[in-house]
Amino acid sequence: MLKIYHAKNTRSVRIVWLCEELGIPYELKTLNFAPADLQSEAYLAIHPLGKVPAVDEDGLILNESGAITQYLLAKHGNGRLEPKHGTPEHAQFLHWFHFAEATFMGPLGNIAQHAFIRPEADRIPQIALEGQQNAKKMLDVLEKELSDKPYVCGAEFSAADIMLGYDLLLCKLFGLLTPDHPKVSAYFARLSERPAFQKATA
Ligand SMILES: N[C@@H](CCC(=O)N[C@@H](CS)C(=O)NCC(=O)O)C(=O)O
Repeated sequence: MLKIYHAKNTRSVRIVWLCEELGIPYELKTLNFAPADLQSEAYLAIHPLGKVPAVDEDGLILNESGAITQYLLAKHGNGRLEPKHGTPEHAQFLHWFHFAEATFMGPLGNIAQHAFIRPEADRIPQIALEGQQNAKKMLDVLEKELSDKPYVCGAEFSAADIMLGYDLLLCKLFGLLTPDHPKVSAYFARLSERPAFQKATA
């Protein structure tokens, strides 16, 4: 059975959400988001940097939320939650899927570190401020993209929405989802109504 190493409100939300959407059975290994758990000898054997998520599928250990998502889609998706490979729709899917982690998470990570996670003495307010400014630029891009469609790849919900939905969960927690971005706010509301999202964020 697939084991998911998870901590509340972290990128492991993406993996639990995906498994719930696809009906993949899993065992949740919930960790505290603190060095005592993440940097323990036992967990460093699963993820050498002590980050979440990680999965262990019958001895196959995999890190990186995007890689795990693509692996699970390939193994268990049977074509669900992604457009057909090699099509222009799949190219768009890949763009938004990777935008979520490679581009959008940069400023969100800076906000997380410099407004919330680090001890106050180690925070640099300018980095948090620039993170907010850059995150708003990402939200502007998404606002335009979502002007005429319910999901980022069109009419159908896909795993790109799962990747992005986690970024938007952080935006919500950081107070960045405001009436300045009505389409994005409605999109996040649509995503957060899904039972699989609710299970992953419980
Ligand atoms: N690119 C990685 C990033 C993993 C990551 O940074 N996870 C955060 C939680 S969202 C973490 O575990 N941070 C703990 C730390 O850096 O000590 C992924 O997508 O899985």
